[in-house]
Amino acid sequence: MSVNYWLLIQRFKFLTIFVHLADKSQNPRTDFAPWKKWQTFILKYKIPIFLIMGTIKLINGFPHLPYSRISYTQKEMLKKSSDYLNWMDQRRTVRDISNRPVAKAVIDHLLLTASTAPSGAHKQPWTFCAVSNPELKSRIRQAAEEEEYKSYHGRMSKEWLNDLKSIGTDWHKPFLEQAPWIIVVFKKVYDFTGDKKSNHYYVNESVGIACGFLLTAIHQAGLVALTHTPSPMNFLSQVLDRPENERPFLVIPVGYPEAAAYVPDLKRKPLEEVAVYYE
Ligand code: IYR
Repeated sequence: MSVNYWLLIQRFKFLTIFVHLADKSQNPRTDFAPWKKWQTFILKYKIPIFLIMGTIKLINGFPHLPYSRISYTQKEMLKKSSDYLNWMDQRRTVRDISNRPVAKAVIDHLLLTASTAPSGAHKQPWTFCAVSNPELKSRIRQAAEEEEYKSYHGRMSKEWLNDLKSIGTDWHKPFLEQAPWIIVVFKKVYDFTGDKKSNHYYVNESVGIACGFLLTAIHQAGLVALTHTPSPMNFLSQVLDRPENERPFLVIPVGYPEAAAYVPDLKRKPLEEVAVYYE
């Protein structure tokens, strides 16, 4: 296997910064004389820390890092999975979202969590537009309600409208103005490497999974959301001025629930109805 070590070193050169930071910290251990000597050497020759530690493995010439994490006993695993099920079972789609502000730093964390989702060839084919600007929220509400009015008055089938009765939705979308943040998720159907178009793979699957991660992160933060699907939703590209390679995917208003928020009395399907085991 031929390896371009020069390229590899260039790629990981930035990791020498840790050596630098260790020096800047007040940690008395960094004053330890033999360490100082090595530190000078590492910084002088810009030697990546992973190369020194010998922990990387090259596959197709690309560095792979060891994956390790704590494993649980059977008992711990049962408890953790059961606790998580109970926690996730409390997540509800909430339409009564209060206008109480949510810090931008929280939204940053939620979006970065969503962006940890797996994606085809790790292309991360998504853009999350976080809208708190009141004027933009009003424009989105107005355009969404125009489309939804038409949907609820002719575009949706009788059966569909009937299926939505128990959920209580209609063409009115006040949450689009009320919620402190509306996250408009765009899928990137392709990208640009310089001027050249580059491919993305399994875009719908990838963005769908990222939205799932986002919803769990919102729940974990003690906030609520709903998955709104105005149809058609091309207006979002215009209102948010998105480029041609991005297509609207889902609208997720986020915030605190109203003091008096109501949700439909839904029952979730039991395991036998959603899973089949082949042992
Ligand atoms: N897109 C409309 C209608 C709607 C459709 C389904 I399927 C829902 O589960 C809920 C609503 C809307 O967002 O109101």
